[in-house]
Amino acid sequence: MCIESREQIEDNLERWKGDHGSGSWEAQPEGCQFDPPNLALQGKATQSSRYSFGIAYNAIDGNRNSKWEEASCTLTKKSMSPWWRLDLLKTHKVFSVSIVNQDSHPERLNGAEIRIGESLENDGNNNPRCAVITGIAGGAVADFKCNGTEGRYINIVIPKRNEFLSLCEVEVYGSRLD
Ligand SMILES: [Ca+2]
Repeated sequence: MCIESREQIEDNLERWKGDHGSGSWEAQPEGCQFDPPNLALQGKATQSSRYSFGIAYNAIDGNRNSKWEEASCTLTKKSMSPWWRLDLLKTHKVFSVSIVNQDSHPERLNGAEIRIGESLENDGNNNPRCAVITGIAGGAVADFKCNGTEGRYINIVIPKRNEFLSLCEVEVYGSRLD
């Protein structure tokens, strides 16, 4: 029998070792395919400011294209502590967050933080920190484990630096709390 219920996903997600994009899952019987749902696709995105066509939605458009000129990456103005925020609309347990960095100027993302929680204090940037992004190569994807942290809001913020913030895709894997 193929695994497909949310409860089974939650019980088994940590055993899932494959690439998020491939749909392979070692716990699945032969012949089954399972793509864990990317929760970000059902959310709403906003950010601290916008540069040119780098709208907040570009990080949740389902497209990992990392070339700025192809209009699937976000970009803020160069500003102090720039941030991007995803509203999942309801509280979820978040197991992992995958981020695709822009192919040019990838070092701008160094030191960014992923924060997850229920509060909009300081635009959500005061929520508990899941991970610090030390660096992601240009055009690469990196996965960050958040161990079931509960929250409605997922922020990515570059704290205390005058910087541009660009995200080409943000994918969120977890389960809804009913
Ligand atoms: Ca995108």
